[in-house]
Amino acid sequence: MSSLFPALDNAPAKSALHFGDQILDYPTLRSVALTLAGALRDQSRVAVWATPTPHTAVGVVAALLAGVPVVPLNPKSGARELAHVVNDSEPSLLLTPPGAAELPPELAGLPVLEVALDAGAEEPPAASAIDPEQPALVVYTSGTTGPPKGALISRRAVAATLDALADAWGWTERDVVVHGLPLFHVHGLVLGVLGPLRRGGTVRHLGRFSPDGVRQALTSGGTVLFGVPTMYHRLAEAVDGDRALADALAGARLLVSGSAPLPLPDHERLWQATGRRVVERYGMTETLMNTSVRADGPPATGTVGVALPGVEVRLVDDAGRPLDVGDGETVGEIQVRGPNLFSGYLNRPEATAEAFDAGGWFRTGDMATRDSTGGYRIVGRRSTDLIKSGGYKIGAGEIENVLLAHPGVAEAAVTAAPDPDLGERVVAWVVPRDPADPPTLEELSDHVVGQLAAHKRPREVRFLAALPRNDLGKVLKRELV
Ligand code: MCA
Ligand code: AMP
Repeated sequence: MSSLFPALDNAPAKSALHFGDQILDYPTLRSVALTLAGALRDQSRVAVWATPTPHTAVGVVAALLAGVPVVPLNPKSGARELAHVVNDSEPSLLLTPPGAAELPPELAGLPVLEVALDAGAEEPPAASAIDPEQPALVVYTSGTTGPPKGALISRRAVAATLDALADAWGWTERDVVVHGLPLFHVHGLVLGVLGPLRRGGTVRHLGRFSPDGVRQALTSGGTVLFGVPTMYHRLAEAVDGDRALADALAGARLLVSGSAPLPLPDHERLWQATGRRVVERYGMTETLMNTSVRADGPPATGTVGVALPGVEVRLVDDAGRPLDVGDGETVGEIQVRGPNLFSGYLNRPEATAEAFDAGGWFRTGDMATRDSTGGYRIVGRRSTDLIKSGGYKIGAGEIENVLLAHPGVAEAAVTAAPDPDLGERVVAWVVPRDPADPPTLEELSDHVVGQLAAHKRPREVRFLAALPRNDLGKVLKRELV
């Protein structure tokens, strides 16, 4: 069968997917995914309406068994970004759960196939060997300017990253991975769904993240928890005075955080309440996973750990010269190289060339130090135009373009402000067209939510008479923040 999911070959009689009260065991998953794969074989690329349901997992697995690349779509995308993703990726088919709520007009004209979860009578054979360099996924990720770019993630990269994590975390078929992550990004989809299935273990998806859901899942068989720092922050808030939640977290084999920095106070609060240290790992859509604190290594706080097996990680100075340091103090930009890297951006040869022009090393834009044990500590980001809010990467330029289209806005700049829950929140700096009647935060927020996903909306607006600019007219964001 496909080398991505060896466990589907022998299909053990155990649960593979567990979403609420919907459970699919391996034999059923094998049957439904192979049946669907048979129907997908002639497609060039399929979009998946990535609701947090088993249909998304089955649709993605089926497409991968058929050797067809998948474009996961955020079902809460705004009109503008959805139109962009669909026009850019040109899927030949859309997979949805049965009876998906009315689909937005941007998807009109795209043939739709509903994913069924009933095992078929007959299984068509899986496709024969598929080139590991073939794209498995096209995942859209925000850059500093312009619309999101589609990162082409190969089957090789998916396999490499999941196997490296298995080594770092002692991740096996006995693990039941609990999470409530969205399924249209790398964290929830690649690590949180394809990961457990590649190991022959179980995915336990909460549908929607909540501390209650985490407690229940970890006290009924869950062994590993995945989350973004906002989720661990909410757990840290909830665990005070909630013995049952503390016991559930204490009983997990591994608590893993990623997608954004885990603030030390949240780390410490969880440690105090449960005696457990959350393990941090560091990755990116374009690179999948680069480093992690190892489960068999010393417990660590405030570090994203060491390079994963097979991944080369280095720090470079402003001129791109490698910094051969291990002092835990010198800051450089992280560059990475290895089988985990993406293959390029769809339809963006220039952006692709730029990404790899350091001799095959990918420039992450993340600034870090390295200590004498090879452990990395991320201290910031090169660009003020990238915001990480709730673990979502948000490009300032994308929001600025939408704000500028509002009739009440003459000029706009978007920056990040620290936020105890979201890590960073989106702040809009606006020069109103009519200073006597500026648009309200609610108006601007609704305007953005019409075009972009709700997590990109400004949470705060600040009015100015003019934006600070340099001689070339570029906005001086560092002066704003
Ligand atoms: C809010 N909402 C609105 C409006 N405002 N709807 C319409 N109009 C509005 N004006 C809705 C939202 O759609 C949402 O709906 C609800 O209100 C709450 O929105 P929000 O406050 O933004 O979110 P939250 O519920 O507080 O979510 C926090 C969260 C979420 C659960 C932590 O941010 C999250 O799931 N983050 C995960 C991000 C992630 O997976 N990143 C990985 C990227 P509703 O309630 O219906 O949803 S991959 C990556 O980074 C790399 C590879 C890595 O290293 O992992
Ligand atoms: P994305 O493009 O959405 O995949 O986000 C990737 C970015 O998330 C990285 O470039 C980092 O800035 C950030 N990130 C991911 N994991 C961590 C982590 N454990 N600590 C700090 N930042 C992280």
